Amino acid sequence: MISKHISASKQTFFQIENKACTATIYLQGAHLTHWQPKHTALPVIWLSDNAIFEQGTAIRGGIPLCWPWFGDKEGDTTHGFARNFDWELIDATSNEDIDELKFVLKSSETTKTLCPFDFELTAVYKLGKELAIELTTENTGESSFEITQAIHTYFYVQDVLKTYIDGLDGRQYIDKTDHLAMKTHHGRFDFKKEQNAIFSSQGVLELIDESVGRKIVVDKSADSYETVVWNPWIERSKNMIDMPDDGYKTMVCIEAGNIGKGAVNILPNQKVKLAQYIAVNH
Ligand code: TA6
Repeated sequence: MISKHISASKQTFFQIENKACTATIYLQGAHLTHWQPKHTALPVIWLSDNAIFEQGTAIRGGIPLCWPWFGDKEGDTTHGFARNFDWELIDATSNEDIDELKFVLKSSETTKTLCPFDFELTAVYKLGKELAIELTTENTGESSFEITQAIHTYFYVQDVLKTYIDGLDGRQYIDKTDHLAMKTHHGRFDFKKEQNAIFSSQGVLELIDESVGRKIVVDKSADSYETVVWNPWIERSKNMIDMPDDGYKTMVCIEAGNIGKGAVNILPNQKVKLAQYIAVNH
């Protein structure tokens, strides 16, 4: 079942409940702020207790869709503008144990002040025992353009110090906490300090939360060449007004992306899909 709501700050959001899960998605950014399968006792997606719900302000936590650029761009907002705009819900189907919602953001005079190209961007959420997020860019113009992008998922963990990621052994990464140094990772990936790593990785990862014995399997589309792993740690959490000082203790971002080398060039009429798939073992 899908129900539509308007928040006190006049933002539109949808609540989803079926036999397998509950979820919430805001129209701004087609931004998922909650998804929890009924077979797991704890949240899967982390949302900041200090998240700001105001039109035009990106929501801290959930699943920001970073598009048409990832990261900083001089004079522009971080991670693109798609997460700051209201999208349109164009399709919704409900079944007993899965709901599917499709949102669209189309180029307009306003988006053209931020980037010049014609596009149609769709986000499809398949919400059930598992979660699929599919972000498709269509070039509706007459010349090709290039984008970088990410599905910037914030995962909830009970205790970050007892959390690690499997699946990154032997992978190269750019260490954004160390002057963009190129490094190779060995073994499991722990969280004992600030982490901001852009991995060259197309593979499936496992997020292990030892304190509750939970494993979250994070897969993605094959042509996502980068996976970002982020935890802001102590000082950066303190510096973010929309994050509690101890927010870093219960979150980890694993992001499916096309960033840097993996930037995508899209020809007229071409469609390019980036997807992330999430499953929780209990
Ligand atoms: O993906 C990691 C990152 O790019 C970090 O560098 C950090 O700034 C984060 O995203 C959050 O960005 P935001 O613009 O949402 O504050």
